[in-house]
Amino acid sequence: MKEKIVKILKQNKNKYISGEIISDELNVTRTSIWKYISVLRKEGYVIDSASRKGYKLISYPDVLDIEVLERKLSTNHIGKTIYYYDTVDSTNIKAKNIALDENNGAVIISEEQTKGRGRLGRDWISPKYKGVWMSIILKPNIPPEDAPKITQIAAAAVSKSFDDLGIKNKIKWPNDIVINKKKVCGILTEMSGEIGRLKYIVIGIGINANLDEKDLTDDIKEMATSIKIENGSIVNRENLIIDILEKFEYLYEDFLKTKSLNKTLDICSEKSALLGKMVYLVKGEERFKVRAIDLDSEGRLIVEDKLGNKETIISGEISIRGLENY
Ligand code: BTX
Repeated sequence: MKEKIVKILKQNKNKYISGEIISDELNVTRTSIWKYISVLRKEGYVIDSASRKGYKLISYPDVLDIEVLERKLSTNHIGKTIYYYDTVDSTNIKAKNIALDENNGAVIISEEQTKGRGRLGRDWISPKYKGVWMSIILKPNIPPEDAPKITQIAAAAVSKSFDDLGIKNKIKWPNDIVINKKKVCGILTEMSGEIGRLKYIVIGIGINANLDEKDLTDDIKEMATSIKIENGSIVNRENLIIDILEKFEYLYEDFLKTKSLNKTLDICSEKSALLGKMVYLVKGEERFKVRAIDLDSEGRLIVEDKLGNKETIISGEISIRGLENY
């Protein structure tokens, strides 16, 4: 019903439409129209009301149009099933709850997460209508130790999609995209499996698309940003999601077919924020200054200390902190 009222209000944008006409059209009482209007106002719709004139839609939140998204998406598997929510605790939690019975490629998207999560149980702030908070369920026939490669595929897909929008960005290995040295996207890969056998992978992608400065909490203000803050204009989230899912599928299918990450690694190397730079390698309480020198064929980071000793870092095992603020 809410959606139907919104549709009528949008058809009559910038002019008043009486409660009576809406109630006749939808075959419900004027009181219930009034109740729905109150709910819509709480959700961020600005609706003016004037006696004897009715309601006028002034502005509305940027709600994702999933029908448009599904219609335009031209993938074979990824996003063929989409679950869309107004609010969830975390799309990764939702995805894991249904993953065993779900098809490969199912996608969970929410307008808001109340318990969005980063790695190691860290929080991920996910304000309503402003970001892309989504998870992809995958069931590849690969060994569990290959799961981190999917993080690299997702990072490459997001980075290339940002390029298409004209947004200069870098990949901060293993799981972040940064703009002007600030984090704009994080990727959280989780999996379920036994030794040698993977049941599923859930790849969570969080993008600060249209967040404003006020949406960034004090603890992340210095190191986080959004596309809108950097670009000065609102991003069309449907198009961004479509582009990412299509690029992800292309790179993912190539990886499964060729068993090689070459296409992904070309992007990850070219767009790397770390390669050639001095970074801190953090191991527990200790941190070491090293140079990030390369990505190996498995997508692992190779670093070198000042004595020339090389070390290969597996994602998730050790975290890297740049000398700058990312
Ligand atoms: P991470 O552990 O690398 O980063 C988490 C850290 O990033 C936090 O501790 C905080 O300092 C900072 N942070 C929190 N929120 C934001 C934000 N919105 N923008 C920038 N920095 C932030 C990164 O983990 C992986 C994040 C994945 C998020 C997606 S959203 C869809 C899916 N569902 C879910 O619960 N998580 C994933």
